[in-house]
Amino acid sequence: MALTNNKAVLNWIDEMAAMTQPDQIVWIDGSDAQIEDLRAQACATGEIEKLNQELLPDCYLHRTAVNDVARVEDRTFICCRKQEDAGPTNNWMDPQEMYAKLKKLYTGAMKGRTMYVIPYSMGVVGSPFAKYGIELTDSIYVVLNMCIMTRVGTAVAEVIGDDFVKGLHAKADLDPENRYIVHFPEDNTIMSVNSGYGGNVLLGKKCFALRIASYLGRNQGWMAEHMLILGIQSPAGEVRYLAAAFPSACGKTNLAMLIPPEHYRKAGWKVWCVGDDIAWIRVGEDGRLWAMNPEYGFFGVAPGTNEKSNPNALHTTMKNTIFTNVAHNLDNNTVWWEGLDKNPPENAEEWTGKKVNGKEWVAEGNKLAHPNSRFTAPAVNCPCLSKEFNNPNGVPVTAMVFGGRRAKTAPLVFQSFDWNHGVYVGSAMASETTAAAAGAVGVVRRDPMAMRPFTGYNMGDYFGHWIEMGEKLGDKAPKIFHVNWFRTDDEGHFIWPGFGDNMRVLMWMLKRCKGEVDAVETPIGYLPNAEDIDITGLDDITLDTVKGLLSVDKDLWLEDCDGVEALYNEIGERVPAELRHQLAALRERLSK
Ligand code: OXD
Ligand code: MN
Repeated sequence: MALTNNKAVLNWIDEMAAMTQPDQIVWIDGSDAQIEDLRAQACATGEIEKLNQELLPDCYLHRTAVNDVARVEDRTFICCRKQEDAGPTNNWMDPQEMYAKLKKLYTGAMKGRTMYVIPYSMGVVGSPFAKYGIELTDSIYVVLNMCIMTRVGTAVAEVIGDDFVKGLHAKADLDPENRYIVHFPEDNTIMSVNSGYGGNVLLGKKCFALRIASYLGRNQGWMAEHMLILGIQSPAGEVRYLAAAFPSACGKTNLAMLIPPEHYRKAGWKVWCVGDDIAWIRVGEDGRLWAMNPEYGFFGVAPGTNEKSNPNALHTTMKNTIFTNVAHNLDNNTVWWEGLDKNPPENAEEWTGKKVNGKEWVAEGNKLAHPNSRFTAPAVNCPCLSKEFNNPNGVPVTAMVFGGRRAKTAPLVFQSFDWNHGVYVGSAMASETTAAAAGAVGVVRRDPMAMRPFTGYNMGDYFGHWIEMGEKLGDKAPKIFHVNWFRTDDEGHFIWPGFGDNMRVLMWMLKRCKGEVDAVETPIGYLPNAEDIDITGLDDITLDTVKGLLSVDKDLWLEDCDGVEALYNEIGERVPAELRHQLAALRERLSK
């Protein structure tokens, strides 16, 4: 039975059902009973497997098709009327042409299947920050994931209006040649076909909360960013919030859930996670920036997660979690991934489902779990979840942080001179490829604000939107910093310990925000005096190590300016003059 009388919703569902021709339509009310029933159905068909219910209550394992294990940027499109509005960093096709192409792929795609109707909310239902969507899908896996990642069901259906985001997903035959993840920002519409992998099919996440929302945010004067949000609580109980953007594989989830070094814990400092991936940010009534996490769960990368690197994430996955493409330990019906511990199970199935034969693993890269294997876990499981997680107003942002993976160029931390210089720093964000990934090592990929694959409109306009937000904020703008946890020594070893010790760097930022510590003015921004980075209890780090981590090689920076210029030239004329001016000023300061 339909959960709403809203004509716009019902007409659209009728239209999509007429095209995809499902045998039946089922509305998702979000109740425990319905979820349990769907889990049982998916177990019966082998779509998911029930794991050891004593060790991992309400946890399940799912395997995607082997050719369907990651987001597909080359098959992701922004279809707006004018190509220049999508800009050169997005794939584009004329909307009418794309609708016609997709219609062929969707026609009859749900024959013999069930279409599930998922009313969902990004953000607390009823809050002024929240936005609503409906995802239609023929995958129970998608339904179960959406119920973890977003707020789903009757309460959403009751408040949904005419401006909901329409999402249609059909697995079809998972044909990679006909896989499309398409956004029509001008129509509030997302269409995904021929994939079953999370990032392509959980339409609330990257598709809505970043690509469509970034477009809406620009038109409506707010921001959708690829940022974690965390709160640092002082012993006196005061909490300050930071929002931070990092490209993939730079430890966003780890930073969002960090455990403070022992001496901070003993003194009463605490860190709270508000979000690990996406922040929706607006100017509040007080004129400051306020951020909220529109999601309801974590879709985290499993490999590398362990008791040491991120105990909070590991504990988050111990109940009500769906694991995708990890290895299956058949001895105790649990899961395993590289980096969980040093004991890969021998009586096990690889992520592909193939039985392990001794130590001979056949999956690509000789990995038992896929490198992009995932856990989908409810945020409420997280031991360090902020009590503001469900605050409809979000949290006030004291500082914004950009970061990348740079072996030599970027220092451990620096502060931008002001908001516009900070926007420049974000636009210049980059990461170097690692040996862990296929292809050349050390190649710099420019990933402005970590939004390159997620901006639903022209990147030059996106930079312009950041500049405009700064104009609105004036002196209430948060301070902007840049960090790099990944400086290496001559043997290629990381110098900075990272993980919980990153708190030491966050503490310097907070002191800067409060005006409690001086800094050195350099051509690239304000750098800490080395003595001001707290290294108490760090055996391998001396004052000289910190000095090294804070060193800036002007030649490398000038080379990096060329990289930024190339990016700006690629984006073209919509790059704001202010950013070109920032680049020129940086070059001049470096050349002096
Ligand atoms: C993610 C990503 O899955 O950024 O969060 O790719
Ligand atoms: Mn992400």
